[in-house]
Amino acid sequence: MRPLSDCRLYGIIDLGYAEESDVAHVAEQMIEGGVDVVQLRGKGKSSNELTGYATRLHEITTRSSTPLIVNDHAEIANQVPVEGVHVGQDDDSIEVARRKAERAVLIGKSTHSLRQAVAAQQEGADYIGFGPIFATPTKPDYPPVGLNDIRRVHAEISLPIFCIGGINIDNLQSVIDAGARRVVMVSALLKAHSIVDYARCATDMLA
Ligand code: 3NM
Repeated sequence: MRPLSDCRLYGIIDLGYAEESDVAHVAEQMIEGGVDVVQLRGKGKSSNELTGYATRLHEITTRSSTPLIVNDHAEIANQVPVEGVHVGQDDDSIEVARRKAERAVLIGKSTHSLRQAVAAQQEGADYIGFGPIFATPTKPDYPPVGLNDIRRVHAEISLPIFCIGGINIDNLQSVIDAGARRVVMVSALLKAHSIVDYARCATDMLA
Protein backbone atom coordinates (compact mmCIF):
# COMPACT_ATOMS: atom_id res chain seq x y z
CA MET A 1 0.00 0.00 0.00
CA ARG A 2 1.22 3.49 -0.86
CA PRO A 3 2.59 5.21 2.26
CA LEU A 4 0.98 8.53 3.21
CA SER A 5 4.36 10.21 2.96
CA ASP A 6 4.15 9.57 -0.81
CA CYS A 7 0.63 11.02 -1.08
CA ARG A 8 0.07 14.56 -2.35
CA LEU A 9 -3.53 14.72 -3.56
CA TYR A 10 -6.24 13.39 -1.27
CA GLY A 11 -9.68 13.04 -2.81
CA ILE A 12 -12.85 12.71 -0.76
CA ILE A 13 -15.89 10.98 -2.22
CA ASP A 14 -18.52 12.97 -0.34
CA LEU A 15 -21.94 11.42 -0.76
CA GLY A 16 -23.42 14.90 -0.52
CA TYR A 17 -21.97 15.50 -4.01
CA ALA A 18 -21.50 12.07 -5.56
CA GLU A 19 -24.58 10.10 -6.65
CA GLU A 20 -24.80 6.58 -5.26
CA SER A 21 -24.64 5.10 -8.75
CA ASP A 22 -21.50 7.13 -9.56
CA VAL A 23 -19.35 6.27 -6.55
CA ALA A 24 -17.32 3.50 -8.18
CA HIS A 25 -16.79 5.48 -11.38
CA VAL A 26 -15.73 8.57 -9.40
CA ALA A 27 -13.15 6.52 -7.52
CA GLU A 28 -11.79 5.08 -10.78
CA GLN A 29 -11.53 8.55 -12.32
CA MET A 30 -9.82 10.01 -9.26
CA ILE A 31 -7.25 7.24 -9.31
CA GLU A 32 -6.71 7.56 -13.06
CA GLY A 33 -6.05 11.27 -12.55
CA GLY A 34 -3.44 10.61 -9.88
CA VAL A 35 -5.37 11.03 -6.63
CA ASP A 36 -3.25 9.00 -4.25
CA VAL A 37 -5.46 8.64 -1.20
CA VAL A 38 -9.27 8.36 -1.23
CA GLN A 39 -11.74 8.98 1.59
CA LEU A 40 -15.37 7.91 1.80
CA ARG A 41 -17.46 10.57 3.58
CA GLY A 42 -21.19 10.21 4.04
CA LYS A 43 -22.55 12.56 6.69
CA GLY A 44 -25.95 11.28 7.78
CA LYS A 45 -25.46 7.82 6.26
CA SER A 46 -25.63 4.84 8.56
CA SER A 47 -22.63 2.72 9.38
CA ASN A 48 -24.28 -0.18 7.52
CA GLU A 49 -24.80 1.84 4.36
CA LEU A 50 -21.24 3.12 4.48
CA THR A 51 -19.92 -0.40 5.00
CA GLY A 52 -21.51 -1.36 1.67
CA TYR A 53 -19.94 1.61 -0.12
CA ALA A 54 -16.57 0.97 1.52
CA THR A 55 -16.61 -2.69 0.42
CA ARG A 56 -17.21 -1.74 -3.21
CA LEU A 57 -14.70 1.10 -3.12
CA HIS A 58 -11.98 -0.97 -1.53
CA GLU A 59 -12.14 -3.46 -4.42
CA ILE A 60 -11.27 -0.52 -6.69
CA THR A 61 -8.69 1.32 -4.57
CA THR A 62 -6.73 -1.80 -3.68
CA ARG A 63 -5.89 -2.49 -7.35
CA SER A 64 -3.70 0.61 -7.44
CA SER A 65 -2.44 0.35 -3.83
CA THR A 66 -4.40 3.52 -3.05
CA PRO A 67 -5.22 3.82 0.65
CA LEU A 68 -8.96 4.05 1.37
CA ILE A 69 -9.94 5.99 4.47
CA VAL A 70 -13.45 6.05 5.96
CA ASN A 71 -14.74 9.14 7.69
CA ASP A 72 -15.99 8.93 11.28
CA HIS A 73 -17.11 5.31 11.50
CA ALA A 74 -14.11 3.40 12.81
CA GLU A 75 -16.19 0.24 13.27
CA ILE A 76 -16.32 -0.10 9.47
CA ALA A 77 -12.62 -0.96 9.61
CA ASN A 78 -13.37 -4.22 11.38
CA GLN A 79 -15.72 -5.25 8.54
CA VAL A 80 -13.87 -3.94 5.49
CA PRO A 81 -10.08 -3.99 4.97
CA VAL A 82 -9.88 -0.19 4.56
CA GLU A 83 -6.49 1.32 5.28
CA GLY A 84 -7.64 4.08 7.61
CA VAL A 85 -10.20 6.08 9.52
CA HIS A 86 -10.55 9.85 9.72
CA VAL A 87 -11.96 11.56 12.81
CA GLY A 88 -12.99 15.15 13.45
CA GLN A 89 -12.57 17.23 16.57
CA ASP A 90 -16.06 16.25 17.77
CA ASP A 91 -15.83 12.57 16.82
CA ASP A 92 -14.19 9.63 18.57
CA SER A 93 -10.75 10.20 20.04
CA ILE A 94 -7.91 8.51 18.20
CA GLU A 95 -7.65 5.96 20.99
CA VAL A 96 -11.35 5.07 20.77
CA ALA A 97 -11.18 4.91 16.96
CA ARG A 98 -8.21 2.52 17.17
CA ARG A 99 -10.13 0.33 19.62
CA LYS A 100 -13.25 0.24 17.41
CA ALA A 101 -11.20 -0.65 14.33
CA GLU A 102 -9.85 -3.69 16.21
CA ARG A 103 -6.77 -3.82 13.99
CA ALA A 104 -3.91 -1.59 12.92
CA VAL A 105 -5.20 1.21 10.69
CA LEU A 106 -4.07 4.71 9.82
CA ILE A 107 -5.93 7.39 11.75
CA GLY A 108 -6.21 10.94 10.52
CA LYS A 109 -7.63 13.88 12.42
CA SER A 110 -9.14 17.18 11.29
CA THR A 111 -7.50 20.19 12.88
CA HIS A 112 -8.54 23.82 12.64
CA SER A 113 -5.68 25.62 14.40
CA LEU A 114 -2.01 25.22 15.16
CA ARG A 115 -2.91 24.23 18.72
CA GLN A 116 -5.22 21.44 17.53
CA ALA A 117 -2.57 20.26 15.08
CA VAL A 118 0.01 19.91 17.86
CA ALA A 119 -2.57 18.13 20.05
CA ALA A 120 -3.45 15.67 17.26
CA GLN A 121 0.21 14.78 16.83
CA GLN A 122 0.53 14.21 20.59
CA GLU A 123 -2.65 12.13 20.55
CA GLY A 124 -1.06 9.75 18.03
CA ALA A 125 -2.57 10.73 14.68
CA ASP A 126 -0.90 9.29 11.57
CA TYR A 127 -1.73 12.40 9.55
CA ILE A 128 -3.74 15.57 9.97
CA GLY A 129 -6.09 17.64 7.90
CA PHE A 130 -5.52 21.37 8.39
CA GLY A 131 -8.23 23.86 7.48
CA PRO A 132 -10.54 25.06 6.26
CA ILE A 133 -7.99 27.14 4.40
CA PHE A 134 -10.77 28.97 2.54
CA ALA A 135 -14.49 29.26 3.26
CA THR A 136 -16.30 26.26 1.81
CA PRO A 137 -19.90 25.14 1.39
CA THR A 138 -18.75 21.56 2.06
CA LYS A 139 -18.08 22.49 5.71
CA PRO A 140 -19.97 25.74 6.10
CA ASP A 141 -19.85 26.32 9.86
CA TYR A 142 -16.09 26.55 10.19
CA PRO A 143 -14.31 29.90 9.89
CA PRO A 144 -11.42 29.74 7.40
CA VAL A 145 -7.93 29.62 8.88
CA GLY A 146 -6.36 31.27 5.82
CA LEU A 147 -2.88 30.80 4.42
CA ASN A 148 -0.82 32.36 7.19
CA ASP A 149 -0.38 29.37 9.52
CA ILE A 150 0.48 26.82 6.85
CA ARG A 151 4.22 27.35 7.09
CA ARG A 152 4.18 27.25 10.90
CA VAL A 153 2.14 24.09 11.08
CA HIS A 154 4.66 22.41 8.76
CA ALA A 155 7.52 23.63 10.95
CA GLU A 156 5.95 22.27 14.14
CA ILE A 157 4.36 19.03 12.95
CA SER A 158 6.30 16.09 11.56
CA LEU A 159 3.23 14.15 10.33
CA PRO A 160 1.89 14.38 6.79
CA ILE A 161 -0.33 17.49 6.69
CA PHE A 162 -3.15 17.73 4.15
CA CYS A 163 -4.45 21.26 3.72
CA ILE A 164 -8.20 21.27 3.11
CA GLY A 165 -11.13 23.56 2.55
CA GLY A 166 -12.13 25.50 -0.53
CA ILE A 167 -9.05 24.40 -2.47
CA ASN A 168 -9.36 24.31 -6.25
CA ILE A 169 -7.09 24.62 -9.29
CA ASP A 170 -7.39 28.42 -9.27
CA ASN A 171 -6.11 28.87 -5.71
CA LEU A 172 -3.90 25.77 -5.41
CA GLN A 173 -0.71 27.65 -6.29
CA SER A 174 -1.33 30.12 -3.45
CA VAL A 175 -1.68 27.20 -1.02
CA ILE A 176 1.55 25.63 -2.31
CA ASP A 177 3.33 29.00 -2.14
CA ALA A 178 2.18 29.32 1.48
CA GLY A 179 4.06 26.09 2.30
CA ALA A 180 1.58 23.26 1.65
CA ARG A 181 2.87 20.02 0.16
CA ARG A 182 -0.35 18.00 0.30
CA VAL A 183 -3.96 18.99 -0.25
CA VAL A 184 -7.46 17.59 -0.11
CA MET A 185 -10.04 18.49 -2.73
CA VAL A 186 -13.70 17.65 -2.45
CA SER A 187 -16.20 19.77 -4.38
CA ALA A 188 -13.71 21.10 -6.94
CA LEU A 189 -12.83 17.56 -7.97
CA LEU A 190 -16.32 16.06 -7.71
CA LYS A 191 -17.89 18.85 -9.75
CA ALA A 192 -15.14 18.97 -12.37
CA HIS A 193 -16.15 18.42 -15.97
CA SER A 194 -13.40 15.80 -16.13
CA ILE A 195 -12.27 14.45 -12.76
CA VAL A 196 -9.31 12.79 -14.50
CA ASP A 197 -8.05 15.99 -16.12
CA TYR A 198 -8.69 18.09 -13.01
CA ALA A 199 -6.81 15.67 -10.77
CA ARG A 200 -3.94 15.47 -13.27
CA CYS A 201 -3.59 19.20 -13.29
CA ALA A 202 -3.54 19.30 -9.47
CA THR A 203 -1.04 16.44 -9.15
CA ASP A 204 1.26 18.13 -11.69
CA MET A 205 1.20 21.30 -9.57
CA LEU A 206 1.91 19.33 -6.38
CA ALA A 207 4.74 17.27 -7.91
N1 3NM B 1 -13.01 19.27 6.39
P1 3NM B 1 -14.09 21.36 -0.30
S1 3NM B 1 -12.90 21.54 5.27
C1 3NM B 1 -14.47 17.92 4.90
O1 3NM B 1 -11.23 22.04 7.69
C2 3NM B 1 -13.77 19.17 5.25
O2 3NM B 1 -11.41 20.04 8.48
C3 3NM B 1 -12.49 20.49 6.51
O3 3NM B 1 -14.38 20.44 0.94
C4 3NM B 1 -11.65 20.90 7.64
O4 3NM B 1 -12.84 20.87 -0.94
C5 3NM B 1 -13.79 20.33 4.52
O5 3NM B 1 -15.31 21.13 -1.17
C6 3NM B 1 -14.50 20.53 3.25
O6 3NM B 1 -14.01 22.75 0.20
C7 3NM B 1 -13.61 20.42 2.08
